[in-house]
Amino acid sequence: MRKIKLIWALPALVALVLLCLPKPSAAAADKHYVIASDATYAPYDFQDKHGDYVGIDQDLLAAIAKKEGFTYTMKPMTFNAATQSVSSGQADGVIAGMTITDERKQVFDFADPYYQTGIAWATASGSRIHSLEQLKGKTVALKTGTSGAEYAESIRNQYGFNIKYFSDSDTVYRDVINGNSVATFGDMPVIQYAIKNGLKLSIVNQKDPFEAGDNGFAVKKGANPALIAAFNRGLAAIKADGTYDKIIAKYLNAKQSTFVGDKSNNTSVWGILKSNRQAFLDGLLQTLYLTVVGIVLASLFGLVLGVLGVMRHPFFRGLSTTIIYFFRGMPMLVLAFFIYIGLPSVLDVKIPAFVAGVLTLVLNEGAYTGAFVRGGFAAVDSGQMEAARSLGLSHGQALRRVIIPQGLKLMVPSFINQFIITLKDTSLLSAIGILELTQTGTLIVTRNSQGFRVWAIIAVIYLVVITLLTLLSNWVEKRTRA
Ligand code: ASN
Repeated sequence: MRKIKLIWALPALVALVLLCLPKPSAAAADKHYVIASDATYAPYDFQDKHGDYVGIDQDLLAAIAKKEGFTYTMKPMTFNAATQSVSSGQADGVIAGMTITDERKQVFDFADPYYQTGIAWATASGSRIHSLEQLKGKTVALKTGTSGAEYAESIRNQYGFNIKYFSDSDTVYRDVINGNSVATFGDMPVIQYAIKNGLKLSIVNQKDPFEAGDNGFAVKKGANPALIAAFNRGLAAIKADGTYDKIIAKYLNAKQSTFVGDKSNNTSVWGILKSNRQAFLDGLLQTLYLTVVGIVLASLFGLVLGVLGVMRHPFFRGLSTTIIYFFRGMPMLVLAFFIYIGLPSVLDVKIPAFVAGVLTLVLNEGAYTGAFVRGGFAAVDSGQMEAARSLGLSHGQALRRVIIPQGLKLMVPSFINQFIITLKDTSLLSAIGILELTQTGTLIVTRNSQGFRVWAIIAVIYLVVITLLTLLSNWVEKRTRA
């Protein structure tokens, strides 16, 4: 009887997660869309000091949505993840200073262009590099999946430079400023804006951008003609009533933006904490929420795997070994992308980032937990099983009443260790657009350029939470020993 319950536990867990998945395209029907964007791409997309997403793209979309009467949820992430979210059907549209290219037209439908752009190349201010020929043998920093990166890749052999990739623009610029790489290629208005806001970069081809092109809003090819039509109508309307010009002027004509690199702000640690209080708090809460849900479900999953691993029937032991082997062997980031971007495109379902994140934690941390749980049960002296059996208990009863209780006590330190690892691993989920503590740090650094202080604050917050978690776990451990 008990054995049967255990067999059902695994599918039940999977069913529970599947139940959490929303039905595909339910959102489109009621004119509520999920729109992906680049989290850090000023002046197109960035967070202001109140934590609101602003910028040319954000303001244009808000004005267009208002005119057209649709609503949307904005999902800021890396540019690469944003475009993949749309091509896999996870998001309905993307607005991210995205350049319209022929190659992209194979995968996306673009709305009418909303801004003209071109590719600039820039070095650190004061650099001696002034021509592409001088890049020979040097390293260039690029942002993954962008038109700037694509252009640099196309001339790489001709000029003989090496390439290094990052997932957000701010890290690219810092790499150049810090001298780890000598130049970067990216959108002209974005680099100009960064310079205007104090970044020590200089553009080499200021008057002569490569590959002039247009920015466009995009949806997955063939998937959402109604949204494209609405965007086009709305864009024409805001151009006609002057809203469009106001938005462009607001971000591009201002002498120095007060949004990014705001020098008037207090940049002491205290000042940063104070002016970003809400962002830190929201990020921390999201991290804690992910951690708690992740720990509870991963522990349950791990316990099931561990028990399956010591059952008598070789099928269950094999099942446990295979699942542990598979999910323990896969890098967590790959698993997160597979669940968030890979699965939806073949299954035709939308998996919200939070659900994808929790599933990643459950599978990955659960596999590790399963391994030590199985080991813990196996570590219980074999005489215990023999003694229990000789007292007339069945194998299952002996497992349940004798082996499992003793094994669980042995595992307490491993559980505590795994809890801490789970908390730290949540930071990887920033890659699929979950706005937890690490992603919060990235957004704040983009705004205030105070990398050292912001990352120090984030590190201390993690340490404090880990200390509290350890104290709590130790307390529980003492109680289980008593
Ligand atoms: N301009 C870039 C591109 O189209 C977009 C970005 O980096 N957000 O690839």
